[in-house]
Amino acid sequence: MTTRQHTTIHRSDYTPYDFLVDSIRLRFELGEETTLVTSRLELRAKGEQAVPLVLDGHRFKLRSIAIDDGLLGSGDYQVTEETVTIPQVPSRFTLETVTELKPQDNTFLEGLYRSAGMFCTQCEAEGFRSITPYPDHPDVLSVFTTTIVADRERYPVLLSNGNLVDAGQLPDGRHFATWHDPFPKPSYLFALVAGDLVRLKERFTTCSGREVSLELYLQEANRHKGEHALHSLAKAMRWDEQVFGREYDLDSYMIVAADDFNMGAMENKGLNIFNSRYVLATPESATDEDFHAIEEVIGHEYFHNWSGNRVTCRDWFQLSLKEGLTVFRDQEFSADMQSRGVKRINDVRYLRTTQFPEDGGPMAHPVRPDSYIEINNFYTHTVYSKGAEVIRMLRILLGEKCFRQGLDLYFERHDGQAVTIEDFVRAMADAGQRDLEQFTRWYSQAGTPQLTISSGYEPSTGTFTLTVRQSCPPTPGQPDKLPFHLPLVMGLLDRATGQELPVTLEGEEPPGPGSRLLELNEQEQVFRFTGLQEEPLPALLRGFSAPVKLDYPYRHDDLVLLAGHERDPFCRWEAGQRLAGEIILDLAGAWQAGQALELDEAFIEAYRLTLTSDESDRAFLAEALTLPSEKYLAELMPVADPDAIHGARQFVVRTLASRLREDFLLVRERCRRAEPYAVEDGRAGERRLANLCLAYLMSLAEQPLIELCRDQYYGSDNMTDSIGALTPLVSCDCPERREILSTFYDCWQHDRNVIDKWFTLQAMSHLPDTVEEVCRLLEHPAFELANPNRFRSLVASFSQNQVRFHAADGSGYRLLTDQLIRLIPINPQVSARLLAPLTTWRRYDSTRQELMRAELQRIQALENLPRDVFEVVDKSLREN
Ligand code: B3K
Ligand code: ZN
Repeated sequence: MTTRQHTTIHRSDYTPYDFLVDSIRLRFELGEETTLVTSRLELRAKGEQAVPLVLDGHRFKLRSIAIDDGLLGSGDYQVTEETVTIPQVPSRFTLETVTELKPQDNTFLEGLYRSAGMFCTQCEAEGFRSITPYPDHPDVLSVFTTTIVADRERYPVLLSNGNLVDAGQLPDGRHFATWHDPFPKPSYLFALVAGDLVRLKERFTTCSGREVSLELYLQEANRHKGEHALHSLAKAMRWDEQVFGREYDLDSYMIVAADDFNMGAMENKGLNIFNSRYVLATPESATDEDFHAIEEVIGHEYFHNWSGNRVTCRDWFQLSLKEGLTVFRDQEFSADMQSRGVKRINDVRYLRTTQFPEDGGPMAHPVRPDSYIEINNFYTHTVYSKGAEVIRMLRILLGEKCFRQGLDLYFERHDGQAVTIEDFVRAMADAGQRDLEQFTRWYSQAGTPQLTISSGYEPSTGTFTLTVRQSCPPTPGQPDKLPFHLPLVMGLLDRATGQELPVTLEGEEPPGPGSRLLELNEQEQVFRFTGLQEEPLPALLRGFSAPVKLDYPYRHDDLVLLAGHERDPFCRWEAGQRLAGEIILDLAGAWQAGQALELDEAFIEAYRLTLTSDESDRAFLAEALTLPSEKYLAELMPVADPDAIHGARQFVVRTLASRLREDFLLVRERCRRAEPYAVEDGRAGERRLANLCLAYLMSLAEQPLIELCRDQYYGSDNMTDSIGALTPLVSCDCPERREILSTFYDCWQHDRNVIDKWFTLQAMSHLPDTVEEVCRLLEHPAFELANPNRFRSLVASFSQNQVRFHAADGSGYRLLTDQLIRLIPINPQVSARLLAPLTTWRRYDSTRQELMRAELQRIQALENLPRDVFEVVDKSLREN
């Protein structure tokens, strides 16, 4: 049983801080054994009445505390596990504290820690309080000046936020640098880096003609891997000027790559710190997908400079204010850099396989949560991805122009402030002159709404009717939901030709063919469309205009028509996915009943037509030919059966491969090019399609195909094609598997990010002995428990391997739990995140439910459970 009580923080309890922090001067003396931090705060009470000064603080040794240079005695202040309180303070004063830290022992990777010989920080959400006592809330803004003192040889580069204002040599081989950030900021945006790093540099001229120095700091060995990241930064900066009118504000923008990092990256003002996997890339070591991900994350952190830094959050409940908006902005950036349709498909797929399960599980919470125990647990798909969908809906409802005016108004009104989601919505409502009251339910009600749509056609009047009902399932603490205000974008197609028809609502003038926005705001609404000679086929939820589940009784031939003719890429893709999904789920039923499986001939033919079509967007074609994932299919089953899903899906893959073997070979051949690989050569779609064909073919496990795969591996000049060959090979029980895995390891052992791929590939194998294989890999000398990337590459990846993680004997669950039990004392934040797959136990059969719960209980029974882990385990075992 847990021995500690953990406090729940409620949104309704928000109170502004009693003091203003006019400035903070920090001095870090970095040492191998001990690091000293001196902080001088200029404080001013906001009110007339004397109140105690309460500072957040933990995990450091408090050496001294002084007010206006007078040292306080131990009776003058109180220290608890979480705070430092001085009961009596003047109305205006200087507070100086000295703390002692041991960054070299900080495995939580929060606050000040060491990674690969370098000192670095991670302060969001509440890491700053482990550096020095401080009002560590996002609405306390102050001007930071930071001096760093360190050994010159070991740490030649000393960085912090803002501009370098002083630097020089000190006795004993030390040196110092002083940085000043003119923009008042909350402590979560503070950053410090000290290390032996090389710098890559580019110049950028902003739209108003200011010169900015873009700087990337890396280890010497990685010098050649930073070009794409730096280039992506310049692209993101230009794009934000052109699309959102946002200009950068400091003279330099620095990015540092760290090997040990809890998440993707961090938007510290002027000094981003990145997980090295989102910075380092060469064509030989990174895939097309990696290059895209780098561009996206670089963009995301840059866009935060306005949506997050210039305008920040009043409290952490408002997190989606910066994260949802910034994800929306990075999605739009990537859409403009790549293929818009394919980007939308990928974002929807991600939402459905990550956020929908969250919304349907024990941790379900609204985009703006009402309470939390540990804020780090709320950096969720709901806050990020669903938050971005909410912004997207606003854009649809207001229209491009008003939406942009609303954003401009928001940035103008609130520049330099810490605000709330209401402030954001108010700016949008004011700019669009719209009542968005009902819309704000998207921020307060959890759960994925369902649209149930039925239709009817009256030939005598040429009227087509859509009846739309909306509902939303109960979620923890929210049994009943009110209707949402949401945009349903739709069109009507001619059933004979697939042509777009005019969408004329009863009583309106015909607007001409095209999309139509229907605004939903009631539990049930009826829309009547007139002037239709024949019954049309509705194309619903174009562009995935709202984050909902759609239930409309499409027939198979409707879906075939939509998949072939619909002009909206999302709807076209969705029709094919739905068709394939229904077929696989039917087969899964047959599999469960022990019946022989047989694949529908019409489906094979439709698939062949798509495969051999002349669709010029090869990336889109690859999406259309990719079957729904096992994870998504599990979402569609009332009781998820991972074995049946895997069996049925693999049967479809193999049948398609054997029946369309020649077509797969031909399409693959057509997509392969003799020219050497180049980043952004416009051929990523072709590579994706070629590798998809290879993956289908490899399901047949025939020797000539294995040879083909082997040849691709040895002949490839880029990581995309190497991984394209290795991925299907690791699920194939053949001697080539071992051979190539070991060649790959030997070739890449010096590159951490590539070795992470090597672990992941094996953790994702379909082979029946994968659990044992992962156990062996845990003993591999390259496995590192305390490095989040490495732990995720093996253990978290394995927990995404649906069929092996959910092994009916519970061995997969046990493996994850055993490793989490080792990780919890080292890194509670990452541990809590990686628990997610166990929390979905209610979705499975009673045997698996029991096994999964038993593992959660095993964790629950640990002594001194950190609050991150406590919260997830406790909520997921609760009876509601
Ligand atoms: N804002 C950071 C995430 C911080 C997570 C803290 N547990 C990165 C981002 O979303 O841009
Ligand atoms: Zn972010």
